[in-house]
Amino acid sequence: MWQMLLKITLLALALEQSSRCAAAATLGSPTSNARHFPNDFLWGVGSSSYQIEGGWNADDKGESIWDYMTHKNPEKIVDQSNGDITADSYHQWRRDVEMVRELHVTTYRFSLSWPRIMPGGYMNQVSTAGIKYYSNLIDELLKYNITPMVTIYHWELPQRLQELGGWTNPEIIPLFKDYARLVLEMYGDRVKLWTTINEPWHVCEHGYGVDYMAPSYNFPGIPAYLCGHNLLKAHAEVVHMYREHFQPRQAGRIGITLDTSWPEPRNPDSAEDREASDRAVQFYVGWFAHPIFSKHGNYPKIMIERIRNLSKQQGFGARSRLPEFTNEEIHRIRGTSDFFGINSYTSNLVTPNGHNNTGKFPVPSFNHDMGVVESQAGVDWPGSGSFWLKVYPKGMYNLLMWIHREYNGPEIIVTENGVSDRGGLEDYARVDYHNLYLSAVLDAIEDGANVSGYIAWSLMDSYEWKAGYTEKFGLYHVDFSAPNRTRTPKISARVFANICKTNAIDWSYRPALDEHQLVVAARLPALETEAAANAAATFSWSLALLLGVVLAWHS
Ligand code: GBH
Repeated sequence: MWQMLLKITLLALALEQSSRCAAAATLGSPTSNARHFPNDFLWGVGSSSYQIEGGWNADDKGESIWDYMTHKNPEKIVDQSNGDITADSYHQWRRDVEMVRELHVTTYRFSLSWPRIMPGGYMNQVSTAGIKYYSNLIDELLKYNITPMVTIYHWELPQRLQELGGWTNPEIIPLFKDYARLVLEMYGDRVKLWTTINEPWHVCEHGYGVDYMAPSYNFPGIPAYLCGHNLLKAHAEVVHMYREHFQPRQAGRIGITLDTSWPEPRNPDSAEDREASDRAVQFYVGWFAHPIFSKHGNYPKIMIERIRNLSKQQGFGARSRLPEFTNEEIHRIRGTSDFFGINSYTSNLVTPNGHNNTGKFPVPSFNHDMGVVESQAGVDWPGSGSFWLKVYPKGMYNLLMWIHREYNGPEIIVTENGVSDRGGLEDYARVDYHNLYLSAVLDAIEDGANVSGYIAWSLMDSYEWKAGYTEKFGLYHVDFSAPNRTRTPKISARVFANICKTNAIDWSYRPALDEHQLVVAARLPALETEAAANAAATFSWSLALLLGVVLAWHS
């Protein structure tokens, strides 16, 4: 039954696609029936150090906040696991580069582990082995003409610095700058694409506001804003240093990557729900984007006002819980990104919070300050292997167009987009996800958004933070029980490679497992394949529903 539905759905999608192209052709676009991405479009695949490297205490590596938290409080992780070994990329990096090549991408986005390079977080101790590890990886990539895109910080704070208060202590600014200086000195001759920090919102609100990501402070409404304040300054200092001392010689580019789940008004006809959506996007994206990308800099006005007023009402006196920038700081932070990096996976429906002060809305808290209730209840969007991730491609379109309008058409790179399942190699749901989201990216490009690249998340199955090894985002499967963590391409790896090679989506390309994949698939634990089959079934059911939405939206 579901197979039939899937076929009908795909056929309808293909028809819908060709009708769009027919329209494009009459407007004078190329006559081929696929919509193409721009010629110099950046295609990439991503990973992060803690999620794939392992080697947690190899050579003289220091302890990160994730090492510390997963060792001390394993109960905080769904399967009590940690990243001690994970995909063992500390040893398997040559194979990683081989996979990157197989995918036909031009770019590999990976991150550096601060405590691998500076075990204690300070420049008094630098690890030769750590420096060499990334140097080898970079050389190997360049050998095959693959551009390394390096994230300087993807959540691995040296534990020692956490003991100083981490991102809530302004001391982090010169420390992050010292660390960044070292990596720019070491790798800047070869790395031409940098991002300073991955997903500041997560770092601050999920690290300090609630008990979620390391260091899981669970201290709502105050430290997250201090974190954001210091993080923005630290980012800006690094970018100024790069521009003054490195960029003139090295001619690379540097930026930041923000994240959000697009907030769709629960009732599009309700002015209040539309306001809740505006507010949510300002609190999630604007918090970090407004200081960097807006014309006048500083935090979004709505954040400044709401948090100031609520702080006053709550008895905090005249000082807002959201720190204030001086004019000089506003000026120094504004403009410090050569492109707008965005990670996005899903969307939520939003409505105002009203006066609810319970549950996720303690007083004070980020959620209460924002005053928005988000939920995916009642949506007919296809699910995934993660409770929070439902498939709604239009959210990606809306997000790209919002950034385009709000910040005057910046160059946007989608630095992460992808979907999870529970395992297996026949990940047709992932194929559908990338096709649908890329189609939304194309729609945004056609409507004027300056999107210059798309980086699929993720190269391979890895340590999925709080979800441990239970959620898989990889284009490559990793056998976590094999000593060398054998990697095998999934169906999605074949399809994504084809997209990168042809610069277009081919809706009809859905290869079957080849001989090698069949052998590997036969050996997978039954749990993995069953979970995958169930997910695929649910997905195609929901995809049929989604189709209605897609068609309605295009008509
Ligand atoms: C990205 O962040 C990360 O950069 C990457 O490392 C990670 O593997 C990838 O996403 C997939 O998760 O917000 O309470 O609903 C996105 C972080 C973390 C966002 C989990 C959604 C779910 C909990 N994601 N979070 S909640």
